[in-house]
Amino acid sequence: MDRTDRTERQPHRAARVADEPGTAACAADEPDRTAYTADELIAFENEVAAAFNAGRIRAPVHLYSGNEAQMIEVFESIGPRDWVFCSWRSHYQCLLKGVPRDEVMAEILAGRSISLCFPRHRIYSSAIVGGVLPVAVGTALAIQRGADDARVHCFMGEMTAETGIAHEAIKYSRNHRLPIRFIVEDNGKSVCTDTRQAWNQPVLSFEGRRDDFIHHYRYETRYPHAGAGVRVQF
Ligand SMILES: Cc1ncc(C[n+]2csc(CCOP(=O)(O)OP(=O)(O)O)c2C)c(N)n1
Ligand SMILES: [Mg+2]
Repeated sequence: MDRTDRTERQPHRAARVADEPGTAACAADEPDRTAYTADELIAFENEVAAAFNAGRIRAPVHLYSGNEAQMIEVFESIGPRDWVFCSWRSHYQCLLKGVPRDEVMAEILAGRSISLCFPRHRIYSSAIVGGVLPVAVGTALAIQRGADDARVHCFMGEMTAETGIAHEAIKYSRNHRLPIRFIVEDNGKSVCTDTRQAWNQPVLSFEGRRDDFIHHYRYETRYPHAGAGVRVQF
């Protein structure tokens, strides 16, 4: 088994052994598997939902819905050599970044949905709120110093975007002109809490922003924060 095989099966270990930005083995030269329609993305989440509700996944899953068009648009400007960082909710990003559908599904069924990492495809996730932000900024800084032309795309929910760590990461990136874009995915909720009510702020900090560093979009999901509607005891 070569190192690539091992790292693909052990995502947490893989995150530690990945090479420097710009030099890591990457799937850029493989056939393009990134073209998904909205219906295909929805069908993927439906399949995960059915498996979860049937008790076949013994760990949390966080599903997307209602943001397929926005996600496909965001990925139009993400290249195979770019780096993508995500939260606990990352199935669509993994598919659109080019990780084969079967591989993504296998990791989810194995209970790793909340922290999907595929180093060869340059996509990393963490279920810690704000956890990937400094890593994404550091990756962008390394790219800038190495004069690579890859970019970093860092996804986060709208509550994460209101935290101190997000404000610092965005301020640093902007001021240093780092090759990074933050995508704020606004479903209005932090688990069950209304984000705007929580901050007593009808217009969120990055709401409506579309510039080189921020891409904010709103969506309405039909899934609960976690799971797919059936209480499953692990
Ligand atoms: C450091 C930390 N604190 C709390 C949690 C629990 N938690 C998980 S998701 C979440 C809400 C995040 O909301 P948002 O950023 O809007 O993302 P969404 O799930 O809506 O996409 C919280 C508080 C966590 N995972 N990590
Ligand atoms: Mg949210």
